[in-house]
Amino acid sequence: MQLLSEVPARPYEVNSIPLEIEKVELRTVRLKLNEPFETSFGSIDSRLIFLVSVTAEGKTGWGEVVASEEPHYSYETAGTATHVIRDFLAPAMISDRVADLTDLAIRFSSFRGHNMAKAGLELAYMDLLGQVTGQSLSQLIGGTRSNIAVGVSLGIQPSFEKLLDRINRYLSLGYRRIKLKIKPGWDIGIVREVRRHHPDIVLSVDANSAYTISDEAYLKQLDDFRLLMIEQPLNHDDLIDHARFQSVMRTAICLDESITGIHRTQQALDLKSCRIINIKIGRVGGYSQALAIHDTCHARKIPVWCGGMLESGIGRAHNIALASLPGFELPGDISASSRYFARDVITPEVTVSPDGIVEVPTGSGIGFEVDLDYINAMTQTVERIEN
Ligand code: OSB
Ligand code: MG
Repeated sequence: MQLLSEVPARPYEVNSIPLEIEKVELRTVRLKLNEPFETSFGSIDSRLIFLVSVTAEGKTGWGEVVASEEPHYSYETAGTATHVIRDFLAPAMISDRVADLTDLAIRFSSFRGHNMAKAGLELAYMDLLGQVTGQSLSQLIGGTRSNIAVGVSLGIQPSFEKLLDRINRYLSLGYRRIKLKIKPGWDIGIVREVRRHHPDIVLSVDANSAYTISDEAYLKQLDDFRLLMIEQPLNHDDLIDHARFQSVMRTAICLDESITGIHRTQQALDLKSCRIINIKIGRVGGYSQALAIHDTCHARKIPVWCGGMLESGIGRAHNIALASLPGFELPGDISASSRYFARDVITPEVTVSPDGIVEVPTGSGIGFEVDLDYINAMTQTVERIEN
């Protein structure tokens, strides 16, 4: 087994320069979704985008807090993240020069939980560091891919016909993997029919914790459909029941909600709770944890892939950088901007090639232009925390 210490030092570890953060700015921007997104939690038709920017040396770095308005996917909300950033995290960040990402992560680690709030600031810091040092995010974190393969996550639809229509549309746009959201009543029958129409596509399902281990015999039927994986079928913070379920399933279980950091990752792998891990930078608390999870999984030959949270282009740009790491062997939930919004907050917007590929940008920081005019026009609230 490869030891963590054998992972080569990352450029940000070698080349960081201390940054005195002068200002942290929090904004909310509401973007209408092109189509409603329904999961086992319910349906939304717009996304409250929570942007964070940090300023030093005349440059501004951008991040995104992926928390939703309501605490369904996780206990965090835009409201809790505002409180925790304003009252705890931003003061810790601006109290003293930030030496490097590890310094920042150590300061944040004295506050328990609130990973999405922490991640928002880590993202903004890393964009800023990239701009100051003239490196792209992918370069800073040791990315090895110049382009990444992507899939699409399809919400629960009003009818099977509508779902089939969406699947056909995204296949024709080039997406390399179709993920179906499932819940009780929209599961085995739907998956069976999709497989009948599309015997050969790469297909997975995501239950967002809609089942319990008492559904084991019922869910076992999913083994018939040659799925790439079953994402987070059971309780949102469980590892034990998933280990039992994985032991009776041929299909790989992938954990999303249950993996909140490196410690949980090690436990999940030791318990054999899953064979695949979905990494979302927000859910795990930022780059520091996401990179550690990636390294551990890569060393233990566990494939990882980049999850999505219906981010704006700013969060999406960070996801693209993360997915350029070598262990990201499966297509990410990183769709084109146009799949979510009529207009994105970055230029150029994210596009997917006809063969399901997104290019990793090479410009410094996030590598996209932040469209401040559009952001200002759409901003609902702004708050500044200054040194
Ligand atoms: O479970 O992966 C999830 C969106 C919001 C909350 C949770 C999830 C999702 C998605 C969408 O599946 C992925 C995307 O396209 O951003
Ligand atoms: Mg998921």
